[in-house]
Amino acid sequence: MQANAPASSASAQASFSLPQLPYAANELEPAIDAQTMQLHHGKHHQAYVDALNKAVAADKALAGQSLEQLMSKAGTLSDTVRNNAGGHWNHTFFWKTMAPKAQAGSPSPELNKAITSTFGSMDKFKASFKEAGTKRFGSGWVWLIIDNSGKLAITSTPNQDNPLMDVAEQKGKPILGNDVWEHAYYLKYQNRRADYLDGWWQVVNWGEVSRRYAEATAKK
Ligand code: MN3
Repeated sequence: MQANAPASSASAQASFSLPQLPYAANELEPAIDAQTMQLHHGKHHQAYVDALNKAVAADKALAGQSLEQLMSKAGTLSDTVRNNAGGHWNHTFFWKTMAPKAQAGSPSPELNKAITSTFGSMDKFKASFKEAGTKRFGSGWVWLIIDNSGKLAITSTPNQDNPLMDVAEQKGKPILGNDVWEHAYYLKYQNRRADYLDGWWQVVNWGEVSRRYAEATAKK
């Protein structure tokens, strides 16, 4: 990308941008309402991108670093860079984790088998994921990851941290994640985070989650 860009565009190369939503804002209804999607993507995610670009532009040591590079050394970053780099990575991942209900699909046989053998059943997995999401105090995320031993695990992170970060309590590669910040659900669900977590399964893009599972577990 930008391999032939002139040297004078170095600062432009370092900048991050808001990805397009892969569906219209109203296409996740009724699980997630259009206004929530518009604000969440166009205002909240945009604000993380803008703040990250501003912070990176002000610190030469961060120039040209990818989001993944920033995640891997989050513990060395300022709170501003850590929170906004995490916010940008998490939301970019989150939009692709969802799809309109009609296109949401189902888990691949391999992923279904791994979920069943790890958690007992798909329902038990969903119950544990919901529990982790409801227990996250304040703002944060709940994740399904491939941990460093290659096993599926549910974990949760505060604020805009994620399991790719060196500071994460439980590290791994996320294949599924849900945003439990109030901004993700308050307009429709108000204080009922548990109802949001239940409704959200209708729009999980199992095709994409299964693709990530296959990628994360592929023999190197
Ligand atoms: Mn959010």
